[in-house]
Amino acid sequence: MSATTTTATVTSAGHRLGGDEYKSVRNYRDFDNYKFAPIRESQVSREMVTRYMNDMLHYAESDVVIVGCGSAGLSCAWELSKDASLKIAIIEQSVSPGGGCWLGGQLFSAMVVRKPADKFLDELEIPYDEKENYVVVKHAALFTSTILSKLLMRPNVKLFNATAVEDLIVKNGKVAGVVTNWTLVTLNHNTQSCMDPNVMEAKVVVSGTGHDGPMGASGVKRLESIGLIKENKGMLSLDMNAAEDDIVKYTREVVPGMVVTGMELAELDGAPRMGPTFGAMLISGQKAAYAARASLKR
Ligand code: AHZ
Repeated sequence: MSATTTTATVTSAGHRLGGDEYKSVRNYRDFDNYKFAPIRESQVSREMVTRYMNDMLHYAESDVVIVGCGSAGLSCAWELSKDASLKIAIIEQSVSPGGGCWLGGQLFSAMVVRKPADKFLDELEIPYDEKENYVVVKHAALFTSTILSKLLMRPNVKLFNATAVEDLIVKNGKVAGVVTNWTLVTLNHNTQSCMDPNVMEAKVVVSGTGHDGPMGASGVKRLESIGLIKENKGMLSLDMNAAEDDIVKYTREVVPGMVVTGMELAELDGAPRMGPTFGAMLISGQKAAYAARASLKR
């Protein structure tokens, strides 16, 4: 668990310890005498605040801002993050990233992914049960936790959770960023006199906010209300087979500077509801990353 240096001990997690602390690490199973290294409360505060504020400074101008951290947004971020030169910010209104992919459907655990989208799971080394035309991950949370942990370890990705996108920045007909606020503030605008938002510039915005709901489809709804698209056709009733192919087909840069991915597209293009199969979300996310990269090159 630990290696001794001349002045201190470095644990496997890279923490330098000395004296009594070293003893407690060496005897880490001696829980009754377990002793943490001392810390000042202000140190904790400074570590959190400076890192967050530095991230806000760094990502104030991002290459790509992804709105919504559901299965489509996550898959898009994963694909984009392979290019280490890109600065990718993910904005998720919920405290817990993942959207609908913590469960397979209703309250059931297993996640069904139709072939050939199983290749995406292979890339992430997520195990599954193999069936003829589809695969089954034993718990959707296994997908979500694996992709999240691998993604968040990448140095060019920052997740801002508990943060809502309230609006878009648009310049000369091109989407150029997002307007954000703490979600708790967004939900309380009607109870407070004025709480202005923050802004983040982006070369490309990817909107993956899901189908209509309390916050869903917010990207395309805003495009409609400012006249950048004519209308949202509205999601049709469920047809699993048609829906998955449609969502991948419709994934694109909808207006200059804004790519749409996942079930938000069903509201825009009038595609059928998907139901509990996730392959299209993974591949739509991947395709959205390609569309974002193409937009960045223009
Ligand atoms: O919290 C939302 C969720 O995590 C987040 N979100 C929505 N509006 C936002 C906003 N600012 C920040 N204004 C926002 N975050 O977006 C995420 C959307 O994830 P999702 O899982 O709802 O959508 P998805 O398109 O990634 O996956 C859809 C999965 C579904 S729904 C469905 C059905 O109903 O039939 N079938 C499938 C496979």
